[in-house]
Amino acid sequence: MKIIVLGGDGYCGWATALYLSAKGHVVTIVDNYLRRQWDHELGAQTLTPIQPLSDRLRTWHRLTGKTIDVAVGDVCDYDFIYSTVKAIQPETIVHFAEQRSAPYSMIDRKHAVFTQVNNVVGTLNVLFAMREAAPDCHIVKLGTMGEYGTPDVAIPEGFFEVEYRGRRAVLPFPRQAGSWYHWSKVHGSNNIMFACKIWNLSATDIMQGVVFGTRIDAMGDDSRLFSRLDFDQAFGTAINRFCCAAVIGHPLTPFGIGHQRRGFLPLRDSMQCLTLAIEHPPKPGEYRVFNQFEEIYDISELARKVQKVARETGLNVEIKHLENPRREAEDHFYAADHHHLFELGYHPAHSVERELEIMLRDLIVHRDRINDYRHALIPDIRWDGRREKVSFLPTAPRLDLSIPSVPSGTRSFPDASRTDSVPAASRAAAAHDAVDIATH
Ligand code: NAD
Ligand code: USQ
Repeated sequence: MKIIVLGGDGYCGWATALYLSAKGHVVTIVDNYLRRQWDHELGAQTLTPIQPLSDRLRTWHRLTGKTIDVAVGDVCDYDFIYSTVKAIQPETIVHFAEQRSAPYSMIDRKHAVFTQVNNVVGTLNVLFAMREAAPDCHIVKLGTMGEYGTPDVAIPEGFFEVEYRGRRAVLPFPRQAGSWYHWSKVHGSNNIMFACKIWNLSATDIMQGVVFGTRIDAMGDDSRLFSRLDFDQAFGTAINRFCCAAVIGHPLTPFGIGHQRRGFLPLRDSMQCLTLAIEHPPKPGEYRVFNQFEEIYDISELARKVQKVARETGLNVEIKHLENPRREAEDHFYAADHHHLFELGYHPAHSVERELEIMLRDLIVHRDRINDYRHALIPDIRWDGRREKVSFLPTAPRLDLSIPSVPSGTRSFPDASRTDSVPAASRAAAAHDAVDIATH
């Protein structure tokens, strides 16, 4: 299959390009290297020292005999993306080319506007380019589980059936995003759904959970092929940050109470899931939504898992809660369906603990580099607009074990009726959060 990977120089995009090329697909990467520039702006660096894209691709060719083409350019530049799509005539476009950090989008007005323009306009351009130049192409768009927020009911895969004033309908599930970035993904999803309806395009919108991991098998042991890995406050995601911190003996940092629950999946499983979506395309005109995560975890529970695996590897590390720079529910109900990918044949590669072992082994060789950037582990971007480092909380916030959350680590499909079993205090907290979202 001819496939364009938009954002193919980034964390997920690079791994996807290699994975698809290794499977025999004909891959072209599109990227404008914005991500590399943000490192300079933030005074941070990818932990794995990545090569220039052309060097990475030469290495790939030398090791496998396979060629991945590149088109350097901005998806917000319509002439560029239109001519690229027209020339390549892809059967699939995988779209990762967005500003994907929630904290980055919350820095100030300029960063919020940039994020929304880059993400919304870029996606609109891709949709118009498909309509004009490749109307049979399938777009696999990276959305995010964060589009749904943390509602006090179970989250379906995109759509749900409602009964209102005696009539029933299947409608998009309400979105309650938690940052300007996450809202940009909601706007992108709405635009894709509309384009499928009016132009008969086909799309899979992937509501992906938080990704973690240093590698996929296609990279082998050649560090020149490794993906970037971020641990700074803006682009570093929870498990990747915890593993980097563990390697240098820096405390692991759940924010606030630390019972935020999210869906997580390893990078290697993300590749498997995206490929299932690519190789099983929807019908023309179909807009389908897949929730893509392996398991739901509570952030403090994850910190404890990292701590345990680190100890087994000989690394002693403590968990210290930080003041939360974000405005989010810190202890809430969370349940989400993820049937579709399992039905298509998704098998998680291995346990989270095994993935953590691999990560710690890969990261330990970069200990000095993490130490050089250790300042990046403590956030100063706050959701209220201030730029001021957060502090460690003097005592670990009380963990109320009486709250019957969805059991973490479960892969079973949640039963919406569980909501009734959430105690009043927890429901009130979630309701308060919902009111906040509605009124701010
Ligand atoms: P990343 O920042 O590492 O990579 C994004 C790439 O897109 C970068 O190489 C960047 O230079 C490029 N890019 C950005 N804007 C562009 C533009 N206008 N034109 C051309 N190229 C552009 O991000 P990632 O972690 O690989 O995430 C990729 C996608 O997956 C994002 O859309 C993100 O929302 C989604 N996602 C990521 C995660 C995660 O945990 N990393 C989780 C869920 C969803
Ligand atoms: N968190 C901590 N301590 C940390 C880092 C994070 O407690 O040191 C908490 C955050 O407050 C949040 C949760 O962990 O509640 C997840 O934060 P994150 O930084 O790992 O992920 P997030 O900001 O949600 O964004 C990441 C990617 C984004 C993607 C999203 C998927 O950067 O591109 O869309 O994960 S999801 O979370 O499902 O929306």
